[in-house]
Amino acid sequence: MRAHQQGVAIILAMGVVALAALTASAMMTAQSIWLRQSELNAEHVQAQALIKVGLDWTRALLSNDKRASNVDYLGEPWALRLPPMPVENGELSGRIDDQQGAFNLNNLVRDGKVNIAQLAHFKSLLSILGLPPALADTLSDWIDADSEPQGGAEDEFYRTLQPPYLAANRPLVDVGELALVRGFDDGVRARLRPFVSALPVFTAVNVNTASPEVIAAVIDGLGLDGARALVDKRDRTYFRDRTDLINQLPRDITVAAEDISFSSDYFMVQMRVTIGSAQARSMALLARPNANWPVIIWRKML
Ligand SMILES: [Ca+2]
Ligand SMILES: [Ca+2]
Repeated sequence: MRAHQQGVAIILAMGVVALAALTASAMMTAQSIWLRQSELNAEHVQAQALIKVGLDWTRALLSNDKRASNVDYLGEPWALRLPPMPVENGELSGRIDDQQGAFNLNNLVRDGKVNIAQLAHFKSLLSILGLPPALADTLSDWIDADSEPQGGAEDEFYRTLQPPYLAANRPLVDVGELALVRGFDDGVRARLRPFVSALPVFTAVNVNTASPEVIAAVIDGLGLDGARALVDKRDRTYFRDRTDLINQLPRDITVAAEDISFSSDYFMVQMRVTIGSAQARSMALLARPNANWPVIIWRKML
């Protein structure tokens, strides 16, 4: 009898221990889900904070660069592509792209009116890229202040779309806006994207950072082959000023002063941060009109 009672007691005790263990493990599971959740949130917050740190770092780099000299070329620290930087529990990477190395689409219109010289430059860029030059007229109508079609499309056309909308009649804020403009389909935009920018003011093309396609578009008569030869020379020795450039151009080529520059004020910064399983990506357009802290014109998380 005593032995039986002992046996029951042992079984009961084992049961209690097993139950306690089960409860504890259930509690731990719940807690670890909660911990994991808050860890994920923490990782996300940390990733966002690092994006800001990275952006501030690029602003410091650009501000120091402006202080160092008034020329911008691809051999400078801001233009170097750094490998991803390890940070605690993840990595940070980023790149800065000179937006004046591209053709500024907003140059097409000045004070609300189409700028004929810039329209010709853009048409020439389009034909170099194998795209229809008439797209330049369509984009000019989209940006210019009036609602009279000048070879392109205005409200009359956009109103017939489903859903209908109106022409912007103001400068582009971002190149992505091209998706709304007649004829700028996915294929056209993909082809154009590396060669164009959308900046808030009229800008010259920086011949120290521009591609041969963009240089050929803004220097009349040079042609793509001439521009490629020029870029080869530039990549060995950058142009300090207009005299440096003119010395490298064929004698019969002239360049309008407002079309080209040797320095830049607008930069696109792309950042990517990974912390644990959280990721954050951002794009920001920076303006650097002087050696002060660059201004963020817009910034978006991707
Ligand atoms: Ca510089
Ligand atoms: Ca218009």
